[in-house]
Amino acid sequence: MTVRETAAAAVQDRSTPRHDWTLAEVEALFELPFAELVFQAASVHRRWFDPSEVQISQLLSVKTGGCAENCGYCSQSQHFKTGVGASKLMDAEAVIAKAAEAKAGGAQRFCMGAAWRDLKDRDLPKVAAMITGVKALGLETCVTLGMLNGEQAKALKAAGLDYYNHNLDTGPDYYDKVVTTRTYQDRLDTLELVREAGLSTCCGGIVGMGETRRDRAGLLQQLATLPAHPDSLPINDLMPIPGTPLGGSAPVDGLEFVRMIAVARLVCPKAVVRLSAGREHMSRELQALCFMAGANSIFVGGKLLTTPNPDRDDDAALLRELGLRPMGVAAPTPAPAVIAAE
Ligand code: SAM
Ligand code: DTB
Ligand code: SF4
Repeated sequence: MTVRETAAAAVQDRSTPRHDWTLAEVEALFELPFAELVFQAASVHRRWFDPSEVQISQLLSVKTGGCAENCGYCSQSQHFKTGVGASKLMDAEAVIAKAAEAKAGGAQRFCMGAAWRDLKDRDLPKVAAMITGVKALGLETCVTLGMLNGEQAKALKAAGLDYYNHNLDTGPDYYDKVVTTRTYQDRLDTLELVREAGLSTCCGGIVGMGETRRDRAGLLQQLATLPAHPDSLPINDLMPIPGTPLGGSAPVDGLEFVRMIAVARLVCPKAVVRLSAGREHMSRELQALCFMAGANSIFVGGKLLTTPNPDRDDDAALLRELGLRPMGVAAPTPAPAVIAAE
């Protein structure tokens, strides 16, 4: 076969979701020549999505700080001195008002995060009221509240929840270098209960915590061998937090970050891959490469949970310049074809 035929065959093979990826296979994708990897990912992206469309989410921290877990990257853990104070769970009305602002600014999904190890039943009615109220605005709903039990997952679904975010964060072999107050299996167990409750899953991880490429491949292999691939797959570039164990981590090379996005697209072809935390320190060109490599979601609004995110107007300008539009919004008149029909 010619190089061109080999590449075309690889893309054809990669378009069908698989759940039997081996670590060696995922590592081999990372090793592809950069342009070949991005080409394959871009081709698979087009098989399942309109590559001009980007899903738009907005975050709100509904309960900040004071968390019992010791995640080494997090500003909100009570184990580290980061300057982020602990606050109480917000009132549902205040959250719904923030969601209405987010909707007016163009968000399609509103993601509410709480700095909890696990959801306590006493907090469930208030969280349920937030979900129901946000859903009533016509927004998709997402929450991330730590570990759940099965009954809680079902109650969140009944309240109108669409997505539950619960990240695996890194590969299984690196996990205990990042957090020791819970296990990888704890995360997998909650994800299973979330799926069983009929919720869509949002599950991904972080790069830039000192992990190797093999650990990154390990994370993606875990995601790609779940009984159902994540519906949303956030790839966060570490926001380094002074005072945390990982606050001094060396930044990840931009091209390596693009590889992570591209491999995520290849192993979970139908997932919406989010270029998540870290855009604040990325150039427009790097973000453009990520979109080319299959990223099709972002967080908007000037703040993530506790750290900055690009200004909404800058993002609007970037999307305009790249010819990207919010998912589900009608396309403008097509541009003339640039490749003549054979
Ligand atoms: N407490 C819940 C939990 O851990 O599942 C929900 C909130 S937690 C902040 C949500 C996710 O944000 C984490 O799993 C992690 O992947 C991501 N995250 C937290 N701090 C981050 C940072 N400094 N940089 C990048 N991603 C981060
Ligand atoms: C996800 O994967 N990233 C978001 C969301 N899910 C909850 C959180 C990013 C947090 C970045 C650090 C901060 O703002 O505190
Ligand atoms: Fe707590 Fe979540 Fe931060 Fe871990 S990532 S310390 S569980 S808020």
